[in-house]
Amino acid sequence: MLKDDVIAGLSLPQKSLPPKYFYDAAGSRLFERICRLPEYYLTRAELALTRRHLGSIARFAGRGCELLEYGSGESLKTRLLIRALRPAAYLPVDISADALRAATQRLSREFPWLRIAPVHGDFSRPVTLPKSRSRRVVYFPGSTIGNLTPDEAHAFLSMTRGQAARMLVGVDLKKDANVLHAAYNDSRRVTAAFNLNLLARINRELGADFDLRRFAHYAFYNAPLGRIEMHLVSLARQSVRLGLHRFAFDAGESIHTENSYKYSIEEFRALAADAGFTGKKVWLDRQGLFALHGLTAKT
Ligand code: SAH
Ligand code: AVI
Repeated sequence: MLKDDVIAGLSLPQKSLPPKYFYDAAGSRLFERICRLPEYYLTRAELALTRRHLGSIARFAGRGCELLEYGSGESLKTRLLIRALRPAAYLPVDISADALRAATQRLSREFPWLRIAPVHGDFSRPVTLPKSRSRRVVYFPGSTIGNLTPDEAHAFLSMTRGQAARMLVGVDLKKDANVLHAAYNDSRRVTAAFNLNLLARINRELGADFDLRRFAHYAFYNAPLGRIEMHLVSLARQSVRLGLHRFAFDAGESIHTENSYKYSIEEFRALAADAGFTGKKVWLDRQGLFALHGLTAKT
């Protein structure tokens, strides 16, 4: 629940908010703009690698499977897979009802033969899925797995292991910190607007009184932990009201809003192995920016 999670997160010594709450209708639209920014190489690199290796990715997944996608958003890369795989069904799972509705409408126009069963749900808890009619393959692109802590990623992979014997997971690779920094500090400030929209959402939905002019977007690469951290930094000493609660901020104090972990191929394979998968297959874009892992459940 948004309200409980916001109160709990703002009561911690390091204030924090779960990144899954970025994605209301406005947040999903902002994320779609991020994907098209020149600095945000992730989407372009994953699209390029999917086009480049489509035949081999499709052979790994197997034609005619049910494609179960977590965090499907606008289902951009999925369209390539759907064309190549001719899946028996497509099950997009997303917390953003708006993104899910728009993607389902677009896909049903583009692929009138495809059975689409959208699931509005939160993948940080067990999701109730429709009964499977044939073999399922899980697709988790976009490096959304990087927004989970390694423990959460382990729990997620353990859950999906019970749902499908094969998984395709998109993972952003470790690289030059300057390239990472630019991707999360774009010159058009769309990422800043995406980050600040979290406070706007809390104002809209919970009637809080965050003054957005008094918080600033801050993102940096934390090299020892191998992750981009996004924060919202209070520009002044201030307090914010949410119902009967008041939260005090010192000048310079931050709310930690997101982690985006970057994994080398070996690091991600080790994480997957701990959760019961072998990662024999991996596909890269020409520039080696992004990886798509083909995981198989250990028997
Ligand atoms: N797969 C798309 C979108 C990635 S953005 C791509 O590769 O471009 C992350 C997506 O995951 C968003 O659509 C967001 O709404 C969804 N999401 C984030 N946390 C979620 C959660 N806990 N449960 C379900 N969906 C979630
Ligand atoms: C969805 N996720 C993989 C994005 C990322 O890169 O971590 C979310 C995002 N945050 C800032 N820009 C994009």
